[in-house]
Amino acid sequence: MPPTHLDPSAVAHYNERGYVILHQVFAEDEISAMIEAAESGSRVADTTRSRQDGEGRPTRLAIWHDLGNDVWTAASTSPRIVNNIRILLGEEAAFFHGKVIFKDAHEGGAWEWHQDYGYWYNQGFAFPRMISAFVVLDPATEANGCLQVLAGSHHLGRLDHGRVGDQTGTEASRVDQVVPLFERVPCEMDPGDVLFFHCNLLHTSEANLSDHPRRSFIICFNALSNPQFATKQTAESRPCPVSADNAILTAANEFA
Ligand SMILES: O=C(O)CCC(=O)C(=O)O
Repeated sequence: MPPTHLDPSAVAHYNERGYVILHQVFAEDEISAMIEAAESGSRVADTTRSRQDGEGRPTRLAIWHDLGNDVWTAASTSPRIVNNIRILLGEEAAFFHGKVIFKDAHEGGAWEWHQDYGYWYNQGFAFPRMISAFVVLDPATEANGCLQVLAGSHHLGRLDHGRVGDQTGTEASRVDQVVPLFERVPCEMDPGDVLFFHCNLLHTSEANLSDHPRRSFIICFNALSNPQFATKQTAESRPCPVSADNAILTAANEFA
């Protein structure tokens, strides 16, 4: 089993490039539990909506801002997630939200270039001290529209964003100017791998025109000391709880 915690060289990689991938953080049975919860659990069923990209292709997205008692909560509070977020933030982390993204085979929509802080600035967060953990549920390949990042682009700071379809995208003329400045990295990953990325990292993904679905679970955190001026979608103001290391399988058995 590879290490499930980031070592100093991985942290240096994150600081320089704005992202870092940790392989095999979750085991096959834990990923199966998440897929089962994505396909038949009530949390996802109750919160899923469809969003269209700029060309009208749909992506199904389930999003929530609270922790509960289920597989998603166990994964969000896993020490393999929360401790790495704390390492990267250099301080205590607070849960912000979780989301399951379904990029269905043949039609799953694209995501425009954006920074997550392009959205979150407008939700009142004072500083870009926020990080996402992208948990891979299906093999993510260039063919099924894996996430692509511009390595080091978090150093640009927050860029202006506007509406594109149902999404928020970075201003197109600025994207054209900055894309050539950075290495563009397609994040091909296997189920159980986790990509940790900075909220100012520019990222995008293409439509999924392949025969294979691409599902993922993204958990977003705020630095506990980062103030949020009141809005509807608030991050928790307490340290994110940390569950036992076997909590995903326990939750799968108890709350399926
Ligand atoms: O999963 C994807 O293709 C893109 C998701 C994304 O960019 C986001 O949630 O900010």
